[in-house]
Amino acid sequence: MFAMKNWVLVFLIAAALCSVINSESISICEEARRTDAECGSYCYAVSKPLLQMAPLCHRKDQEISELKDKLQDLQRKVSAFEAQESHCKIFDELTSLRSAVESMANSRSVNTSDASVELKKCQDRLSNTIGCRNSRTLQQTLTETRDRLKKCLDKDANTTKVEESKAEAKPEYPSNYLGSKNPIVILKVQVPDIAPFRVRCNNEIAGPGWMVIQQQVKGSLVDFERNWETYRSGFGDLHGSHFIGLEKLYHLTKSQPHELYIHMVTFQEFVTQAYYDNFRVDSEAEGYRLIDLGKYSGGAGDAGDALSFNNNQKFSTLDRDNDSYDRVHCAREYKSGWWHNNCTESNLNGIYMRTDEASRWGIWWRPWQRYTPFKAVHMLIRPKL
Ligand SMILES: [Ca+2]
Repeated sequence: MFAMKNWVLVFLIAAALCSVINSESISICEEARRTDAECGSYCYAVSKPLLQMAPLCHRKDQEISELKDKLQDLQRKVSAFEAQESHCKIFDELTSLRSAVESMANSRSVNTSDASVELKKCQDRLSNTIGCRNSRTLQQTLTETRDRLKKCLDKDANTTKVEESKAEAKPEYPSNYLGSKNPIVILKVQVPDIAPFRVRCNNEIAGPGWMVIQQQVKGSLVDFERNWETYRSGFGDLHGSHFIGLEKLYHLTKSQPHELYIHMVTFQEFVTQAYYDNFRVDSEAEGYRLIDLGKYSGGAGDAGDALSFNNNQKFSTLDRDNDSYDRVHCAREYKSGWWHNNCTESNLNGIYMRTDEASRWGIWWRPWQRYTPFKAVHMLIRPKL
């Protein structure tokens, strides 16, 4: 605008000069104004370029105005970009927060108190960011992060409850495994006058709540030809063949009445069972005598009562002859620790045979299949209801 004003001012001065200098020639010019050549005056020659420059100045002003508008537009865009960049930074922070929350929620190694402290920090940081922007997407992200924090806190609280529950749940017998729906459960149990110990529970063979006191199964070769001390303590693998131990049997069956279920399978896949409605073993001082076997029943696939023959007998091992057969050491004769009488009608702690060839050293139940060795045997006990 300033440039234009200057040009107009020059033009006016020149026009005034023209008016003064050529006042005498006006009449001549008027007669000859049809063309510039006819006018031929000095004044017109000077003012003509000025007149030509005026429209040019006007266009420049328009261009400058347009440029100013563009500049303002660009400034608005820059401001918007800066605001967007600020959003991005907050987004990045939120993303980092979400990752931290998820990591904390999924990590089992996080200490509960530490997690609470970290979550409090996350909440403080979120509080500082809330309200800074009103972007819809940002608000959504904030909401999601809050939800994750809440879940994290809830999970943390639940974990604490579970841990407390576990801490309070002392091993006991038998209420802590009777309700289990899993076929096989390994649990630590507590019975009076003996340290807690782990047992295998089988809820599959004869229903829920049965504890495995002995089993021999294919693929788990465990030597059952053992001495007194080993039978006293127990041996083998809870996940395979094993014997629970006579001392545990004594305390278990002393603590409350038990029933006994014996499950047997031949190599031809014949299955049978023997059930006794009572089962109790005496103390070591009494040679872990089998003092109460109760009433026998076999149900479907009746195996026949073989164990009653061993009732009221002490336990015998390779190194301890407690049987009722003076001339024979039955545990050595049948290669098994057992409640031998003048030997036995069953030999469930015998040697695991790889074939079904009859052998009195093997695992057998004489009333059923005589000395045919078994592919699998399980002895289970359960508190009487
Ligand atoms: Ca003997």
